[in-house]
Amino acid sequence: MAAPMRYATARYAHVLGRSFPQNAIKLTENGFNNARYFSQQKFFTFNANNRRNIVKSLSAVSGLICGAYIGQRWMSTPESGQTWGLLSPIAKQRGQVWDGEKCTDEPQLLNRVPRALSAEDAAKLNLTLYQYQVCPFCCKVRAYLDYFGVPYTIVEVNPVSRKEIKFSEYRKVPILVQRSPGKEDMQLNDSSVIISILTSFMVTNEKDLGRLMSYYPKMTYTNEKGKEVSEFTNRFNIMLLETPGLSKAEKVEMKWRKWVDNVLVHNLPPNIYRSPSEALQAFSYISSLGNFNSVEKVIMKYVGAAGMYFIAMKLKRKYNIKPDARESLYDAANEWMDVVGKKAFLGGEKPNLADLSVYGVLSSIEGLDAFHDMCRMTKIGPWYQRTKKSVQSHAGAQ
Ligand SMILES: N[C@@H](CCC(=O)N[C@@H](CS)C(=O)NCC(=O)O)C(=O)O
Repeated sequence: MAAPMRYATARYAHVLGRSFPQNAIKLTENGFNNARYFSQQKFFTFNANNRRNIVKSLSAVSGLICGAYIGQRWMSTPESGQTWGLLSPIAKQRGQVWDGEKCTDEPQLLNRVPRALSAEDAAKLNLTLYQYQVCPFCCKVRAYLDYFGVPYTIVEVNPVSRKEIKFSEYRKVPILVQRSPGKEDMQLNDSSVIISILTSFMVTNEKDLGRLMSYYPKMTYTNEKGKEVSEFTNRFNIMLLETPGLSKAEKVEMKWRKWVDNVLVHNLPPNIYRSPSEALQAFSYISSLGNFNSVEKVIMKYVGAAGMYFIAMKLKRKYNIKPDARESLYDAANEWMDVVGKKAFLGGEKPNLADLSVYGVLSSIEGLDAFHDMCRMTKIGPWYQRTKKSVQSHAGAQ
């Protein structure tokens, strides 16, 4: 009995996860955990000794059902823009209930819904990017915008005064602002959220960035060290709305986008500030491209380099970077090339969002020793140049 139960529950959880693209990761993870836990219980052989297990199992299942119910109700409100679903009254009215055929398990295609921006949509966007020229997260957003040919204006933020972003409560860059006449400015924060929102904009009929933003709510919580941290929910999810479910290629793309933010990017500071001379090289590069006045330029170069040299040592411990940080950078480059394999890009013939993200982050160190060493010691160079060419030629534009 356990096997069919396990199958049925896992299947149910899977269907639930796929039915709510906005919460697919959380729901599927929770669903699977609950299902796994549930199936491990000897549900049909219970006796007085395992009463506690039964209570746990039942609470796991009820949690799953409650979560599904609440999620479903939330997803099917008109405000959420979701018009289909297992229980949705709106969906039933329109005959748009979940269709097993449409949500095949592992469609291989990445672009079930083509990702491209029409000239008309591009013109509507009117975007301004608040950035630091060599910030890896900003470079990632620029790679994305350039590849898809999205027009935008750049405002280089002064990292000392940050006066250009005083309008925002969010204290980091990149910030992407949409300005529309007669409307309040729309502000998008976080590089991965920006990329997910703009991709959702391309693949759905939802052309209101404000509504798309509502799918990425900011959660603030206290972490295990007692520190208050904020995180954007669904950062890596593309809202497919009418086309639920994730193809295998989309899952792979999402996994490697996460890897860029959680692994690759942590290799940069310990590498570019590896020694005092490399820290000075990095800071002359940063100060030559950044928005500094001439006094700040000199101070930044020396004070910044010294400060970052020590901060990078701390980050090295925090993110388990190898004693020689180059080794970890080469490992990351090799790991990436292993997954790209013999294909031109991870996305196949065209770069996908993970290709653009890896390229964007690495482009932030292009002028530095760490980058040249990485190209010399690994096979990443040709892939990097291919992606650069695609980005610079706006190959993803319609
Ligand atoms: N998760 C954010 C990270 C952004 C971030 O940390 N940006 C840095 C610059 S590289 C920043 O603005 N730090 C605050 C500061 O410099 O004042 C993203 O992906 O956009």
